[in-house]
Amino acid sequence: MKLCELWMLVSVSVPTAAHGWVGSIAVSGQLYPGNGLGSSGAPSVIRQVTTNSPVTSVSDSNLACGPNAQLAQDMAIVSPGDEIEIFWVSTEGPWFHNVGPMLTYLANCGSASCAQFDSAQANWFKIQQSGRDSVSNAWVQAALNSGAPANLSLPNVAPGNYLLRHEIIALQNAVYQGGAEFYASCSQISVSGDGSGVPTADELVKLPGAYSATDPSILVDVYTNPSAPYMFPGPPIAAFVEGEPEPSRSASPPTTTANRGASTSTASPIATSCRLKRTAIVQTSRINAAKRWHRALRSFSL
Ligand SMILES: *[C@@H]1O[C@H](CO)[C@@H](O)[C@H](O)[C@H]1NC(C)=O
Ligand SMILES: [Cu+2]
Repeated sequence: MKLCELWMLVSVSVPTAAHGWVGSIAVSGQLYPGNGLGSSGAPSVIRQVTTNSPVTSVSDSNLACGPNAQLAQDMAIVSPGDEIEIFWVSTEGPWFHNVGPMLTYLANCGSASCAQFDSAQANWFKIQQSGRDSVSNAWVQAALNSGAPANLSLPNVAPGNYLLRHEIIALQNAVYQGGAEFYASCSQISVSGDGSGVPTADELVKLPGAYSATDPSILVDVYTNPSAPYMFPGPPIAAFVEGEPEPSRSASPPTTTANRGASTSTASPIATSCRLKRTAIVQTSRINAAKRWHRALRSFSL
């Protein structure tokens, strides 16, 4: 039995039902706890979702803030330059998916607090996105597996009330249309300070609306050619946001070889054999069966 077959058999028995949600956020070290999954009880800044399941349709209204996200009562006070940490959790503890990008959007709620703001009315602009680490080539998302938060710095955005939307897209099954998993979480923030940044009209998008099921960022095989540049979905990062690299449409693959031996498909006979095997599975099995195999392979890095 080849090593990869052994891997597959071992992996297949791992339960895969649970996913995740945002348990809390922090702004410059101040913690803003969320309610438990499905609860909107205590005042919070986080619009808590009612299930940890992913959204899998790009036209699902839950793409905006996650499944049945509840209005929240509070606003977190944030100034441009503040560090924001987003703590994703799962039933098992830390977030466990490790393949796919993370993106952050803002939408202005208007002059009133965001507490009653309907996310369906939101005009979103992108302020941040991360794909693969340029040195290790691992997806930045994988850093969440240790319990670390996702990090961003609030850009020089004009004062006002905003929904902050953080999104993880899990791509382990994305080789099939409808296989990408979207996890979104909205927090309500009140931006103070003297920022002046505003998005242009053509940088504003609707969610759902901005993504297509066949986007090359959403219907994508991220395993066969791991060093292919990842094309992020949605609009480019708003031009006023400083210090952010442009989307990786123009980025070149990492040049370092550190840490990449195991993830380069031509590097080892085992990897090559697994790749061929996966290709065979994809071509000869019914879609559902193949989906199960791919799910089993989600932590198998190739
Ligand atoms: C966020 O920052 C912390 C502290 O620097 C770091 O340990 C963690 O890996 C970062 N998270 C991500 C997703 O890179
Ligand atoms: Cu999942």
